[in-house]
Amino acid sequence: MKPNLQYFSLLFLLCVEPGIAGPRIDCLPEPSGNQTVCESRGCIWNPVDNDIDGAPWCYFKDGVGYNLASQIGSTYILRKNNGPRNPWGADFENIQLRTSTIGGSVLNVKIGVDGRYEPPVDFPRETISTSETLSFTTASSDDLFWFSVIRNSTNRKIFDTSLGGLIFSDQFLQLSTYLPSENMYGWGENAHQSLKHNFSRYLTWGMLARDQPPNSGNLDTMNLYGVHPFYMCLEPDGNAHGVFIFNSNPQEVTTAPGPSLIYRTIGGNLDIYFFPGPTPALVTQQYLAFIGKPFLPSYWALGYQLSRYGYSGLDEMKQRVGAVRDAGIPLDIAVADIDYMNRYKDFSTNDNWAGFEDYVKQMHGWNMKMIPIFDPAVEADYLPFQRAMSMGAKFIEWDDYSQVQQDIQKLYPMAKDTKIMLGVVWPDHHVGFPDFLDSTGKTQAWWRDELELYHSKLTFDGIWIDMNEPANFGTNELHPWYFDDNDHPNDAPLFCPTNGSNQWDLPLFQTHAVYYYGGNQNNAYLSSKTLCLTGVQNNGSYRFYDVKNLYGLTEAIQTQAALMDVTGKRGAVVSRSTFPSAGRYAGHWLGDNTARWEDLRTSVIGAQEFNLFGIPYVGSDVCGFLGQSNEELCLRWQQMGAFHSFFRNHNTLGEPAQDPAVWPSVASATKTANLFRYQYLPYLFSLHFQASQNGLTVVHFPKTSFCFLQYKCGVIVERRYYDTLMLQFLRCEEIPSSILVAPVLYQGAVTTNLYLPNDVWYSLFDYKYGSQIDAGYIIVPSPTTYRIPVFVRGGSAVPRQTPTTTTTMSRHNPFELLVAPCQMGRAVGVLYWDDGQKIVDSFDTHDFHQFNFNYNSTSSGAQLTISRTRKGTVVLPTMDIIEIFNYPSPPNFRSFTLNGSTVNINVQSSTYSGITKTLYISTKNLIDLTSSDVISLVWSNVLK
Ligand code: MIG
Repeated sequence: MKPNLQYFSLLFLLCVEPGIAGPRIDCLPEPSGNQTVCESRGCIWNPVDNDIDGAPWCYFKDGVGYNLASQIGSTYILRKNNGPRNPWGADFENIQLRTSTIGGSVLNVKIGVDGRYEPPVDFPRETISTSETLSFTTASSDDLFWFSVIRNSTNRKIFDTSLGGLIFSDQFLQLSTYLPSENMYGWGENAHQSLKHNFSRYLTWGMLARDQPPNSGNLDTMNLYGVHPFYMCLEPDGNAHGVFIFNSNPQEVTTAPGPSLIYRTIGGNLDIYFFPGPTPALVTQQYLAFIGKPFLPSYWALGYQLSRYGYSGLDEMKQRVGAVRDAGIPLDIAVADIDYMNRYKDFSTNDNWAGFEDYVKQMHGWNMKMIPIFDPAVEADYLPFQRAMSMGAKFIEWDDYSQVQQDIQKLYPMAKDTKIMLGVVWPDHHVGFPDFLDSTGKTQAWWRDELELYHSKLTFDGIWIDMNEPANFGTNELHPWYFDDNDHPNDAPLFCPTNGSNQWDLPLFQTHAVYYYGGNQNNAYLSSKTLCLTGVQNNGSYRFYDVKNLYGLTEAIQTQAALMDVTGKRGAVVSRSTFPSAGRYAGHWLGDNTARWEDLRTSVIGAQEFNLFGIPYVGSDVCGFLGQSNEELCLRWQQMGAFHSFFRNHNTLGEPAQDPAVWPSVASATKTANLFRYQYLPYLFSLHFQASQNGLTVVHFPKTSFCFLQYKCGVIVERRYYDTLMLQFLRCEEIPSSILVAPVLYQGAVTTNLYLPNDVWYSLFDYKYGSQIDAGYIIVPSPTTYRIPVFVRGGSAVPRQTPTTTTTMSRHNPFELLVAPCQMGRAVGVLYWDDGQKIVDSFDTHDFHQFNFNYNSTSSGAQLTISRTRKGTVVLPTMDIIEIFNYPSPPNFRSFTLNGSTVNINVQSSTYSGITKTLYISTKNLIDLTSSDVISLVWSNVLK
């Protein structure tokens, strides 16, 4: 049949008919709105029958925005147009839009008004050279100005504000854009049930740091602990770009059909950075060069950690650590939660933890490490607080003496005549919150000194910082939960100025963090679970309203500095609250998850997102924090967590023990998983090293680079991406050797469906170990007695080390190399190695080794070349084992030469299997990696 041309042109007309409305921009996000309120705002009231898509019933008329008044070079003066005005305060009549290019590639579009608040975050603002460029174009129709950002190489619009809706008032700023595709990832911190956002409906995601456990049980858009206004988007042709909005105020983003985004914030400016990619890895590199590259954790920090909240005392910690060790499970770190403190006061030790330091010493003797928790807030009536006062350290304050809650303040002589805003956290009495933005350096000095003093009593190795949103109990509540808790006295709660009007605590627009959280029904405020936004920092120069979201970041900065100063080593800090650049100073755990399968699944996504955010030292509370875990879930979580950089089993108060030694099946699966992790630690460490040095991810964002870049012998030959929810993840992209993990995430599963990108893959688990596995959608067996499905990509030479039960001891074991050749019989890889704990001031001067591996085989033999591209002083074990998959024919074990000299291969321990085609070369002291800058191991095959 001939196509009906008329019909097609009719269709075309329908598509461009201007009457078809774009996405609705919400004009009534408050929970208690109605038609009258809507129309009094000059907005359109048009309820939708079907609420499933979440479309707002009340939305702005077209034409909201600014027109172009004038332009000088790259500065545009925009003037409020005649379109609708914003209901949350007076629109600025004139605003400026300035564009600039950083390092030739990063485009900055800053819409603002001079003199407004700028977040005090010191980014390095470096760039990565790329030939890819973006351009900025503007247009206007009638009375409306809009702009687009275009990728020059493909002429694609990656950002397009023709959607309208630009609003700029003092405490309500809004910007909307169309996106070039629905393949968008990022924004946080939220619990996302899929990595890719959903544009088939309207969803608003809150961004305000709050002590809020994730709810993974169903779709939930609540704001969690940190704030990350960053996304990556894959364009239809596979190019990737990133967008970062540098704003620290309470904010939110709506993902809407179009696909489109509507971003709102209640302060600061719209300071937007566009990163051109064009690969996902380059986007990450560009973003991290700009905000700062992740810190390199101590080697031991990649070991397994055992934690719980609610140990009855030191004895119970000893018992559980002992049980895990006795089960032969590799374990590096014991973690002490607030139980170790005396009445939950920082820098104190509980009576039933007497002997803790002796135990720490004993653990150190076992090559284990100890990480205690510290909360930021300190009680206003004990020595550390007194020392703070006498040193002139600062705390978050009320703006004005008249605001101070005298009924509370008068209880604390040390704080009596101060404006310190006292709140309630775990300690028995009221607490003050250190002001980590204090520019005098006194608060930093005090924090450091307290950590040093405490370190002289308890020799901790790393630091866990919690409650740094900052969390405060019972704010604005007449009857806070702790009134009914027998472990907490009934301290008078903090009340913020929320009666009548208050610009900071009751702004006209309060964001999703309030509206969604329950609005008036639940008395939700921006200050819920935290301090009053009216507060100030740095002697009144910052409003808490503006800098609250930076509290975790600033605490992390000062805690890392203190830890390094006090211990002289780089250690590791993990922080609950984060903001862009926090990865330079700390890692992150995904917060108080629940012991449910849904939470196991979202933790895979959360870890990928935090890699995008530049915080690769990330993981979840293994086996689940809230609720009671169970054998199967815990087993699967241990198996998955063994592939996350931050790997800690953690449990809440009152729940039964869930360490792996509780169940024999979990103990055995964990032992297997951990030994595998420890065996591949040189590889994981190398990934972290590269992430720190070059600003890369460790666990990859699965849509893209790793799953979807097709390699041939380390060369990208095709780039593809998928729309499916990918719960598998890969390491790594830059080292072309990739390990792909397909965790088992469903109850009862004994098989796993997964997708192997079109390439050569070999199994690294119990099913056909060492054999090539066909690419595509496959189903593999995954009983609990197997390692979870894990694969290595052809073309990879992966450094590893014979594992033992601590990372420190493993480091003394011989190195190994896993060679997984591609079709051409080649493989390449990298190893980075340092002493595992020295502070990295700069990679230029840091003492480390770097080796490149290059393997080639032909039908007559093979050659492995190891080139040392960086010479360190650290002594390394020899490389004794080389395991080669898909080796075509029997080697002649007597033909091996090392840089021309014959080597005796131990034929007792070395094998070749004609069936599996695996060549296993094992000889004591085979290769001294430091013996020469270029080492060449050559051999030939048995002549046929
Ligand atoms: O109010 O320190 O997210 O990991 O075990 C709870 C006790 C405080 C919250 C952390 C959690 C930790 C718990 N903390």
